[in-house]
Amino acid sequence: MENYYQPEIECASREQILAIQNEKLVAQVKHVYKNVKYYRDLMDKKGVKPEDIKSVDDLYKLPFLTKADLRDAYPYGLLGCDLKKCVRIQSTSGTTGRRVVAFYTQKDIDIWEECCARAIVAAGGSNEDVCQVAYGYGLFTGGPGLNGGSHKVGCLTLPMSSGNTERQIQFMRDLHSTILCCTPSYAAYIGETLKDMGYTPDDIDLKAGIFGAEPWTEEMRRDIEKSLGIKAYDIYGLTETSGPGVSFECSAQTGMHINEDHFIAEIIDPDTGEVLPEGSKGELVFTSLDKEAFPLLRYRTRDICVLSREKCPCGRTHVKMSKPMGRSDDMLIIRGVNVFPSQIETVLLKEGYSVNYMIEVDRAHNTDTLDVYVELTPEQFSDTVKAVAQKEKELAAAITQMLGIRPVVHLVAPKTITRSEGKAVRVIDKRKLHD
Ligand code: DLL
Repeated sequence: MENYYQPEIECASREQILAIQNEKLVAQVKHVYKNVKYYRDLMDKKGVKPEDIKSVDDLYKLPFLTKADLRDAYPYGLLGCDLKKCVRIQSTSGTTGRRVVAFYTQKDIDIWEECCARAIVAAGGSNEDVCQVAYGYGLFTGGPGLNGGSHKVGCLTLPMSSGNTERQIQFMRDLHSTILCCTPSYAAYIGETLKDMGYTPDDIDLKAGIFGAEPWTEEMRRDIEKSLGIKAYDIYGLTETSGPGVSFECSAQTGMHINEDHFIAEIIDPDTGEVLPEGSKGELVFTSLDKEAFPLLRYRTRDICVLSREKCPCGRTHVKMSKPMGRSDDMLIIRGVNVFPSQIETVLLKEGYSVNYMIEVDRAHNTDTLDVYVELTPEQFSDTVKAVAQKEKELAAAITQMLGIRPVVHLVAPKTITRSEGKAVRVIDKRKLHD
């Protein structure tokens, strides 16, 4: 049976949701216009007044906010309330200037944690669960967000943070963790370590995982589910919108429900800014509806995805977003071809390779080069040199078929590619270093 954290809102009718959004949007726009000079200037420049925004239908009139604006306004320029009312910051790990610093009032934190609680309950969590949070704690939003959500649900919370993988497994076994929260790449690493320590999924009590903060494919989901003996759920969010929990997967696992009582989502054409009809693939844009300290109107996420309002068997009514298919700014253009790292990952996993890979792009004699380093499993490694060369050729052909350009594939020894305890770095674009 499907469980909900806040059923009255998660399963509200479309009319109810729209009424909530209309009312909150008008108030949020007034709040921003009054308190955030930076955005007031953008509205004035566009000739839009708060009175022009009467409902969600008027949203398109508002100017966009971009990462460049966040940089310009760093650190306090987008603050929506007195600093005295703020109780916390969280931040991305970007270098100075590119860093996003988000501010929270106590109310902002409560709402954020409620969103995370909805995700945990959707993954089957209750006060009978032991929730091991292995996202990083500190400035990164992953640890604090899921930690807060886990408290709200009433789970016994293990604030492990990331790293120290053998200890993670010891705690998991000794305290009988049932839910694991971490990045999918770290979940894969934990699965691998479990095996290395001589355990099988039967030796742990995990039943579900809540994984996000980076792109991961369906193939990777199946790998993780097998290695840990769990059902793996996706969760999405970004520091700018509080953190994880903007959207989350339910039992249907056909997209992530966006918490529409707190955010309005739009899909736009990343090149023209035009709002696209439902079902189109484009850039996801969020408008916060009740944030006090760090309200954002029409914030361009750079994440590319599709929205769907198809009825969900789980009973939730909030719109669903697909897994982000990449970021408009993470897309690689190699020899003129658009390449998303996730396309390469899909091929690797389909062909029976591990998620431990590295993509290197460079330029030689004015031509882009693409090298894909893929780790062999110990079983594959025993092959002869000739067999490995043949495998490299076959894998290169499979990737060529997917991308339309030919990579050079290097199959490397087990455990030679660095594992990630947080967000995996899988692309090295050396062209940026010489250009
Ligand atoms: O990654 C927040 C988060 C923490 C989400 C824990 C989920 C779990 P940032 O560090 O600001 O915040 O990075 C945000 O990460 O714009 C996406 O490009 C990417 N991202 C986040 N979740 C997913 C996901 C956190 N489920 C950026 N799938 C976003 C794919 C994701 N990409």
